[in-house]
Amino acid sequence: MKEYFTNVSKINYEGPNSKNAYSFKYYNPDEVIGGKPMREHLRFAMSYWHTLTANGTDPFGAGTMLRPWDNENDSMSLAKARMEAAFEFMDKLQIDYFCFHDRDIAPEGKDLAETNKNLDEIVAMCKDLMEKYNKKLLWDTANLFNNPRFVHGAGTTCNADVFAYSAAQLKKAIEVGKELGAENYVFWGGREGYETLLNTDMGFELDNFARLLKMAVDYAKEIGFKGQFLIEPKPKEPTKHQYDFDVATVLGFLRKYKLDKYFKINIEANHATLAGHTYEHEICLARNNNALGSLDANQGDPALGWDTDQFPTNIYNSTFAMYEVLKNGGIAPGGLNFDAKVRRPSFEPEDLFLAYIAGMDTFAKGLRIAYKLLKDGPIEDFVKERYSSFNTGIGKEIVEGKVGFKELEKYALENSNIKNKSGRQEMLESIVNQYMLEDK
Ligand code: XLS
Ligand code: CA
Ligand code: CA
Repeated sequence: MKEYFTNVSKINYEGPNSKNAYSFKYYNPDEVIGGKPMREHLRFAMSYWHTLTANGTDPFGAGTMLRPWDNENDSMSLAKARMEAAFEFMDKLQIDYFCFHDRDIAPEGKDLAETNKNLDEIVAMCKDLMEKYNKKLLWDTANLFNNPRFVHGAGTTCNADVFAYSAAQLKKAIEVGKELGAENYVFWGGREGYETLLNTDMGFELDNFARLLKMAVDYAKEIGFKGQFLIEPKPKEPTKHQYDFDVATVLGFLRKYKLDKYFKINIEANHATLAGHTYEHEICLARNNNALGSLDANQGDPALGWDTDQFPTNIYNSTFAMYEVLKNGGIAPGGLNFDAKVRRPSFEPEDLFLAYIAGMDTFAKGLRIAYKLLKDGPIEDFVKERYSSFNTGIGKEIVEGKVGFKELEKYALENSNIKNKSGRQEMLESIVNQYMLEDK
């Protein structure tokens, strides 16, 4: 098979002192941490769209990316070249999983039938390559946002023909997931939102969205698709009000429509921060609701208010995210998908490798720090102690449901000289720094 990335060979672990940019400093895939190899803790995935199809266009200018498949001019040859290159890329970077939208891997045809035929051809090729390279599909998804037909939404459109088309596309994408053994299936409602209530029946749109998801659940059951369904929240972009705003909103929606037992959540860092949260807040909330499904690893820029999808390089963020993942007992069957793109001026093919190395090392280092922090327990011990007033006496009675307002009023009248203890935030932050900087 043709080699695409001729300037880069396999990326190996060389340790933190290596000066070789094309090596891992912290990610050592088979090193065991807490009884599990790093590759199983992290379950890294390549995002097909940002890696193979993104060309660097922005609202002010054309694409800048130089790619080894640029000379393919018919759309199916291009799709095939990209698919071959994708496996070479994952192989060289030791990435075990990948994720795609249906339209990333195969071009649309003149109608839905031809589009499905294109998809089938590429899926067959993908299946062979997965076997050859021993790579797995973390999740697939349907792109129900790019084509102009989705201008008013897909599941939340005002046009029943578009709803039907969306259902047909979704049906096919779930079948593709089954064919390739996808471990999850993601719903990201790119156009599921609205701009103004002046033309929108919000209640009806949400009822319809739930109808579409219910059909997906029924169909997955019918064909025996076993992957975990995931919803990916995002607060804004492309619409002003995205219905799946954040984890809390999605949980409320799923419970209202009795869909909660069929869906978990795919949390993206940049979407969490756009919603005014931290990544770890969203992960913790999902974890506490038994809804943590998978993670999209990236970062935004605090100075920019949009979805910049940058490669994650902030070790505080990756440490706090991995701390939550460890407390969850792991992320499987989810994983860590780099929903991240190289900056427009990083246009050479080598930049793709350098960006993934940066992201993978950032999470590998985060895992190492989080593991030690959790194992030694300074933060856990502090938090436990902080709530210890609920372990005995009146606190215990509150937790055990033995007292109500009248008993608590009696207690409060007799104990009104209240003493609080410090939350010690600065001390705890400095403990985290100690673990981070001294590599304890
Ligand atoms: C876009 C989303 C998208 C989903 C998959 O902002 O992050 O890429 O992850 O459709
Ligand atoms: Ca995402
Ligand atoms: Ca994003």
